[in-house]
Amino acid sequence: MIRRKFLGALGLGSWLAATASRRLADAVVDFSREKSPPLVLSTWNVPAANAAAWEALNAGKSALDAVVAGVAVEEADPAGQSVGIGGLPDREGQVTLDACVMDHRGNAGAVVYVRGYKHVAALARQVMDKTPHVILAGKGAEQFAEQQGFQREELLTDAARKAWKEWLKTAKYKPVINAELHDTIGMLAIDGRGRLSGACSTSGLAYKMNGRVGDSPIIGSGLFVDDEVGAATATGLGESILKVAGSAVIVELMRQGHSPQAACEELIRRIARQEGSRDFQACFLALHKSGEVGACALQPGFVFTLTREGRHELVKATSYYPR
Ligand code: SD4
Repeated sequence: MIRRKFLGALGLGSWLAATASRRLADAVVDFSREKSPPLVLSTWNVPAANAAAWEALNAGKSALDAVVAGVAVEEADPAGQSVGIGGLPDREGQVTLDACVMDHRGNAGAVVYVRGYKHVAALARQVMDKTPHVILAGKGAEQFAEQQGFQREELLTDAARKAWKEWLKTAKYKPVINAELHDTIGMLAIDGRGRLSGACSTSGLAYKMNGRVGDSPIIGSGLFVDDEVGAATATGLGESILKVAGSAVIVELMRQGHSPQAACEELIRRIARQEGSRDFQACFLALHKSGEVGACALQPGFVFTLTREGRHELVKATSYYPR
């Protein structure tokens, strides 16, 4: 029912929608299998990140090891302006990073408002593994990073500083839709033992207010994993995703029998009811325990990278608004 309505809203004649649904249908793994073969699924066009995660899975590592290794590739790439080093700063010129991880046992770790350390997903993992807490913020998280031997460095690159200086001329805050098809990375994986894990890492929205934290490091919003059911992750305007507890609700809908695709569409439909929804982007990726994949965005243009049997596939997601 939900799915029918959605495709109607898109217009079945749309080439984009048709391509997306065909390719998503291709991505469906036989539901009768007890356990999915290994798989990596990431927001946006990130074959190098998926390749690193795949390599970890191939080496017999866990899904958690794989997603942390995978997102680290984007965190270390200065060309990406929404993750790690090279991320665009807040309006005061500070690059502040957010990340979280969640594993198959339901353990979770997160860091928010971290300056000077690019590998924040690995740091979130340390919070999960080595502290009695789930979230560390700001100075406390940075202190913990130092104690754990993470390398401190300047995250504001010349290119990002230049873009910020340019932005200051008008200082108009307007989050960009589909920034670089590269953006925040949310990565989900199933390992050789059928275990699910996920990671999400971002520098947040460019020119945000100092202190602003989005959905990405918030367990249940930017990421949620339940090994009995599946996992979900998000990208886009964090405020819109936080207000619907996006990823946790998608997993609950899958628990109730919705397909990953139907669950993502339902959450996007809820976000579409938010004020101003024609002018921002919100995107979800979902992975059922069986290996079935779903994806949906508010606006067209959201793509995701799916890796199975060592092959990377770039898939266009369906969208609520046709353009
Ligand atoms: C945030 N969701 O901080 C992140 C930003 C993002 O694509 O995903 N951009 O709101």
